[in-house]
Amino acid sequence: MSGNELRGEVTPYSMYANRRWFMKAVGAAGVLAASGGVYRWFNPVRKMELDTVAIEGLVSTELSEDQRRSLGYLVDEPRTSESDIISYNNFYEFTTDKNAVAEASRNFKTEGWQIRVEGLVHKPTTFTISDLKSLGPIEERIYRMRCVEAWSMVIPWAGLQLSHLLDAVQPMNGAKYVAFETLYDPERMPGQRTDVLEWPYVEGLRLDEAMHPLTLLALGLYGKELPAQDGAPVRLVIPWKYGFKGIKSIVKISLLASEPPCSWKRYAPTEYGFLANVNPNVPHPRWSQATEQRIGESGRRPTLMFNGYEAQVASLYDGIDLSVNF
Ligand SMILES: Nc1nc2c(c(=O)[nH]1)N[C@H]1C(S)=C(S)[C@@H](COP(=O)(O)O)O[C@H]1N2
Ligand SMILES: [Mo]
Repeated sequence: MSGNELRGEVTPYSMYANRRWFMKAVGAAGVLAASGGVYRWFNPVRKMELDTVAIEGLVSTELSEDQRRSLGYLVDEPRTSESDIISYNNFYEFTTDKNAVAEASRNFKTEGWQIRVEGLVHKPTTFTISDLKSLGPIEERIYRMRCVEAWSMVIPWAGLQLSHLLDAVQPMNGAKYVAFETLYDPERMPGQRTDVLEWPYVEGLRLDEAMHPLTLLALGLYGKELPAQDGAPVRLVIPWKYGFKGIKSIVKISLLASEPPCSWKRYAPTEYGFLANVNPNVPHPRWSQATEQRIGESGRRPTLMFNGYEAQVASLYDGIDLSVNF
């Protein structure tokens, strides 16, 4: 969803794949010239891996695999490789080039991070990352992730159920929505010196969506601390909604009586709605949402209603016309 893409040219995954293939071919040609290694031609060396430490406090759940599957905590589809998850990103605070976010965010420091939680709550509180880890179990959740641009992944997150944080601050009766805000610091986030979006990035949920057990504050992936490119040190994950709802590097959460502004809705309200539930039957005005490119796979997959979480979340939208409230 760069400026260009919003003007009508979504960069399709095939271009990314071709470019990667091209880069692999160039790299492999060099290796072939140097060593004549045919094995390497088929198994290119360029692989990214997290060098961050194992996430502290990750607990193994008491739930059985069957229970986790039926709750939606575990998906029976191959996990996207760590390398792909951390090298193909949307994070406009750094760059609009999905293949360059990892490099552009490499020196982003998160020491001393705090999240302020305020608004219509009885206990407004400032939390550190270690405070968050004391509010409830840090669990692994293996979720599908579906970007509105029609690419998708399966990601093993580690995180805290958002409901545990909301319970801790005690929402008032009048609280109906939850607003989220990303850090604003153009020194550390060079993309904020451009006007590709209005900064800071903001997002929002209805309170009942925020309280749903699938809604996660992610602190890690693949059992390691969240890398900068995926939203360090803490980002939102709502697996039945398009990826842009999953706001990264959160510094503020506010409980409100009315619907908060959301970055992409503000940018193009006819294209990006507040709910943004994954829905194969409601096309984006400029492309179909019926199928998706799973990163690392060839061919396309059908997109599932509510991204495959219909059993868990459909009742949140009873009586709502999802083609109007997209
Ligand atoms: N602050 C912020 N959060 C953001 C974005 C962003 O540009 N800035 N991009 C969103 C989009 S469009 C997607 S698809 C996901 C991508 O998450 P990933 O890079 O971890 O896969 O992050 C979302 N959260
Ligand atoms: Mo996205």
